[in-house]
Amino acid sequence: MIWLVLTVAGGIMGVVAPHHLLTSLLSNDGTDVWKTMVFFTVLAAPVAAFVYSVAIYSLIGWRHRGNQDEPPEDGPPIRGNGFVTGVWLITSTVLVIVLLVWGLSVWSAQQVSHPDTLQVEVTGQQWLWTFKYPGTGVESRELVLPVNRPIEFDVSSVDVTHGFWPAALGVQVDANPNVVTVIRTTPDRVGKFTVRCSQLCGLYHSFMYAPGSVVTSDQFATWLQSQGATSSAADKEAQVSQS
Ligand SMILES: [Cu+2]
Repeated sequence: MIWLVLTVAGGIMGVVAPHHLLTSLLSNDGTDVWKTMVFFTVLAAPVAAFVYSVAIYSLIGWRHRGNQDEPPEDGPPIRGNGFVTGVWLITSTVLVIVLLVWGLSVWSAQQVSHPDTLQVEVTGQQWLWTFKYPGTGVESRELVLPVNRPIEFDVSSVDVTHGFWPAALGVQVDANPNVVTVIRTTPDRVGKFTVRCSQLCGLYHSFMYAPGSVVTSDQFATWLQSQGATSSAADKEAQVSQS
């Protein structure tokens, strides 16, 4: 009974909590992260509930009852019980395989490179972010992205390790000095978000954030131009936005 109650409570929490804990999500990967959190929590609920219910039941059922001189006799040992061992092994194996397949499929979906991908060079340094749009001459302290267009972030650092974390886009990766780490996502909703640093990187780490926004492709072409993009680059953006 305790197990059942805790399983149901954990399952409900798994469905409801991520919705309240996560920021508003602006990309396909953000949605995948949300689904993964719900799925993993719901699957873990019966396992966690089992551990807690055994602990609670033991505390209640085998507590010390007044004037007992001898401890009560122990129950049969679990070691050597083929049924319990088998159920435990099979359940663990099935759960781990399901989670592995789920995780790998989400990961491999991210690795696909599309032909009209927009490349953005992300550089972390103590204590700010810089975003470069190759081929346009634009460099900005603000991350502006067109909606429904695959983005490739080429993430690096000029000093210590930082963590590129636009939480609303559902991606996060370390920014390492002298190494370019690639991470991809496709923003699928227009809105504002914040790029944070997820690695403790020095005194002003907590101030290391940059404004971000997902805009329509027309707005993106206009923004590029306002940032002094070469006209040929802005024209190219306008073409992509029309196609
Ligand atoms: Cu940092």
